[in-house]
Amino acid sequence: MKVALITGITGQDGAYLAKSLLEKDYKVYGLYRRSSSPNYWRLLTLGIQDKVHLIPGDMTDMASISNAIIQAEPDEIYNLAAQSFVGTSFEQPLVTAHVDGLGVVMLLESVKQINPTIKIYHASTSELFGNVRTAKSGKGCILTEKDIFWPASPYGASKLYSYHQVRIYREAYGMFAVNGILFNHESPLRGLEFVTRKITNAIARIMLGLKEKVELGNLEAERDWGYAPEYVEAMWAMLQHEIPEDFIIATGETHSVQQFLELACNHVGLKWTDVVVQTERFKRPLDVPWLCGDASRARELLGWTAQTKFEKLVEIMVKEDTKRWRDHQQGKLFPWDAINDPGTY
Ligand code: NDP
Ligand code: GDR
Repeated sequence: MKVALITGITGQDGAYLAKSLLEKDYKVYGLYRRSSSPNYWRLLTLGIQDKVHLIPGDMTDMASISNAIIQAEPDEIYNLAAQSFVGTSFEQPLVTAHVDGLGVVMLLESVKQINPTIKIYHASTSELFGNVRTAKSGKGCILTEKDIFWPASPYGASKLYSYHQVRIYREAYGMFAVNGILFNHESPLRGLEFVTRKITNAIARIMLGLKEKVELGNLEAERDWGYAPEYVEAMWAMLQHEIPEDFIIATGETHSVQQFLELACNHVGLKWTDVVVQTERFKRPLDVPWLCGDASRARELLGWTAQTKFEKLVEIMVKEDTKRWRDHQQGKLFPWDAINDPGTY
């Protein structure tokens, strides 16, 4: 039986990946951080909370990272833990650098010292590209693994640092360490602060008379949005590939925030112009205007392609949020515990 250790197991990708690896007969360990309010709703939703082995730790504490590796004795590590919200990285640049940058070196160094044959997947990101399209010929230039990086946030810069560290440990020490350059991927397990889930959650509530408007920032931003359960399969495939290589994972389509909102509204019979309020509060000091990825190498070498495209993704998310709020209105509890939703999203 193969053993995997997932950092960030309580997050969107960590939960889906844990489920997928359990289905592949892995023994799954997860590093989780202690908090005053436990955050297991995703593991509970997927029905796997009692099937994974949780080890307390923090990506800013090398002792706890090493302890988790010694305890789990993994064949594969999936490093998904991160301060993953780009907006927060402008408010907390140092925490972001610590967790998303230095924390990754702590992990790489721990593996090097304890057992350098452990394979490592690192969650890199399309945010590395940032505003690179201005250096290319404009929209329509789909980004490949060969394009230059020009991050536009403290999050992107921290992830660029860890991207290079992963490459350096691979080249210097022959470790099997790879970067998955994943473009945005969403699902009903997405955090409420990210724009897709913020929209589908709000639209469900507006439709049910629980809310009036949704406040959004930059509606023109365009993203390549895929479906998260498919993206965790690509992570696994990268570690099964013979050679440690970095891959872009994306759908190859791009759509604006406004298009996402319009489509979500259409699903429940609302008019998007009636529900949105544009506000400075949700605009960033610097934003990435456009991202679209070319996952051809992943298709050719890993046999991976995105199956769920934009329209279907929006439908899945709207349906699930609508169902949760309907259930909530009828007094049924969902692990995500709608009662505690601060309502600010
Ligand atoms: P989430 O924000 O849903 O999950 C992040 C996870 O990291 C949570 O489990 C969180 O724990 C954990 N975490 C945060 N800080 C620490 C810390 N200091 N020590 C230990 N654990 C910590 O992110 P996603 O699942 O969406 O993303 C997974 C990874 O992929 C991230 O690295 C992200 O940056 C990257 N990524 C995501 C993309 C996407 O579109 N989803 C695209 C490209 C890259 P807690 O539950 O306690 O908060
Ligand atoms: P992103 O995702 O920054 O791409 O990072 P997010 O959903 O936060 O923003 C996407 C775009 O939407 C614009 N936007 C808003 N965003 C939020 N969150 N809230 C709003 O109200 C709003 N209005 C407009 C943003 O300005 C942005 O342009 C995600 C994360 O998962 C990262 O961890 C990951 O690395 C990248 O995707 C790829």
